[in-house]
Amino acid sequence: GEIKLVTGNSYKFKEFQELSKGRVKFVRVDSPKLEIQADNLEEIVRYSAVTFYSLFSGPLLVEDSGLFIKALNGFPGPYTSYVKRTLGCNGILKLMERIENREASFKSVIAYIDGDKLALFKGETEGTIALGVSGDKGFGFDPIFIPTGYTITFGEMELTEKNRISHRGKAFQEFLKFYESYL
Ligand code: ITT
Ligand code: NA
Repeated sequence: GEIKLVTGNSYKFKEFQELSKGRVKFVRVDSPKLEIQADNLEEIVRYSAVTFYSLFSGPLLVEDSGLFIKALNGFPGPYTSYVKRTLGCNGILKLMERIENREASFKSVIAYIDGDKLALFKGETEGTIALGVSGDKGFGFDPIFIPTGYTITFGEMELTEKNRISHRGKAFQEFLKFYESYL
């Protein structure tokens, strides 16, 4: 059957579609998440899943992700979407100006919900905050994130390449293992 993927972010949906390679049929429900004030992605995504399930019924999938910068004690973390809108890539570069440790990671938590089950799946990709903005592929903070082992940003990568190593890609593979044995 098909799974409703609720997101206000069309890039996110595109990534999931490419990841699914036809093994899961996603139908997009374009609705922005109500971002609750919580200090972890799990709590936010769980709340979103339950709320959206009551609105749209299931089976349904929702994802919450964020950029966690080590030297900033994990900021912007669960507030990444808001910080992207307010500070943007250049705002983060400005905050990092005199900071030597540029380590950061992207985290993703997927929630799957149907009439029987609510399950969470996580993925994380480590890297560093670039010194400047590069690349116009992808979305969000892609142009300033260099994954470990690479010399280019997510913003310079093709979608398939990013999906192979991204936080979202990893969370999706965990979900897929569950889903294929669950069916
Ligand atoms: P939803 O409607 O699905 O919530 P969103 O874009 O608001 O869409 P999140 O709440 O999960 O998504 O916010 C995460 C933010 O973190 C997102 O807006 C980006 O700025 C950033 N982000 C998450 N994953 C990213 C990725 O793969 N590449 C670049 N930035 C990413
Ligand atoms: Na959001």
